[in-house]
Amino acid sequence: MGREIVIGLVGKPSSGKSTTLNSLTDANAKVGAFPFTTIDPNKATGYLEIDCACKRFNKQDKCKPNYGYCRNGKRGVPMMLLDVAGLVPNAHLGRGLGNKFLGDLTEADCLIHIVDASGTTDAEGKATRGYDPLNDIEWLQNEIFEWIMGNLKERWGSVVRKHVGTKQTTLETLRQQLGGYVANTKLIAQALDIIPNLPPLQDWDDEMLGNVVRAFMQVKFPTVLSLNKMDHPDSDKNVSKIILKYPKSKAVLCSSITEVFLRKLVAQNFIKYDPGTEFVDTKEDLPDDASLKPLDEKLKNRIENIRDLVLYRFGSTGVVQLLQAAAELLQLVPVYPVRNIHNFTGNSGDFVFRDCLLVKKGTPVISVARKIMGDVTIAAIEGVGGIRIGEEDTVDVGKNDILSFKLVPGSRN
Ligand SMILES: Nc1nc2c(ncn2[C@@H]2O[C@H](COP(=O)(O)OP(=O)(O)OP(=O)(O)O)[C@@H](O)[C@H]2O)c(=O)[nH]1
Ligand SMILES: [Mg+2]
Repeated sequence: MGREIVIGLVGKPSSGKSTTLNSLTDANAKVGAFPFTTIDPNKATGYLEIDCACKRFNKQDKCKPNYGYCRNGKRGVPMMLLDVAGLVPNAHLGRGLGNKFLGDLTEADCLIHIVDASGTTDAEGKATRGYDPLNDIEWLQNEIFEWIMGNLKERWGSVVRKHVGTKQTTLETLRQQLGGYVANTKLIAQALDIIPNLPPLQDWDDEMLGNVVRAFMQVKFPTVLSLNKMDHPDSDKNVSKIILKYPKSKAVLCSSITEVFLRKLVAQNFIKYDPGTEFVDTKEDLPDDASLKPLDEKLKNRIENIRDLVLYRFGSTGVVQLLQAAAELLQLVPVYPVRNIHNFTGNSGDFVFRDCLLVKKGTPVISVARKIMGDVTIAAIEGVGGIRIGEEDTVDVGKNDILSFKLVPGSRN
């Protein structure tokens, strides 16, 4: 059903990418306190938490998604997460795992830059104290820039000659040059729209080419900053600096190691914990809960610490909010295709809202149909209440987000 949304976790070695991946999924990526623990990209499914449509219609007890989960109206919609190998300064020149890392990135729709906010690892991921993580933010963006710019400049002379010779449009030429980064014409057009008064391609100097690359990065690699290791006492001052310097960036305070630990305790029946919240309950809090095991002094103290240092201070470990921030940046809207628009059931049984896909806000409903069913002939599209919806009407949060597609009989191939 269409292409999944892919989120790339990036950052220097030892910033906590694998720990974050583990905290968001059931994956067991190798975690280590030394650089380059991860070499091949680890893929895993994470779940974006949203308010499910079943809640709107008070049908929580009948909601059973085909993929992901729905717990009392809180739905987890699958997203593909990609943990890419640690990147070091000058990777674009082939340092570290250089170009391999950069190549792995192209699959992503959005990046989460895991920043070690504690300053306890240097530019290359080695243990230190007092390192300024502001450097990492600049340097990572710069690395991606140099990589794309370098690839373009290498052949720019012949690109321009061909462009002039074949009288192609700028968009066509760039589509040929940037398509390899998994970018379609629409995305490249969006990037070009960012630059006012764009001169003809054959007149671009290095500065203009740089502007085009930066605009391309904005649309191809929108980035959420994960300010990780917030449990560390040195993190606070660094976070203030980062937020002051990048007020427009989407930043989420995180402690992924805390989330991993809490999930482990849940699996061992030591606590009840609702990911994404500050609420942790132990046997002491819920003495009547027979499923909970009592804690020893050591564990009790650790949980108290986690409450004080992370949960009560920041409201949560932050990891659930990371995917929500990525979805906001991509302007994703959950859309529910249903067979029966009156009771929201699917092909069989009486469970509701079996499917949910994430599409960009403003997508015409006909494109949603194509994503799901391919090239079929649609007779009609219905929304809640059986109301007819025009093919070009667009989806938004809570608007045209529950759809039933009526096909012309025999049109499905
Ligand atoms: N204090 C603290 N330490 C963390 C946190 N997240 C990760 N770490 C530690 O940081 C170290 C590196 O974590 P990894 O998840 O392996 O880092 P990585 O970014 O995947 O590293 P590479 O695979 O080498 O690129 C490990 O010792 C983790 O336990 C956190 O939230 N707080
Ligand atoms: Mg790793």
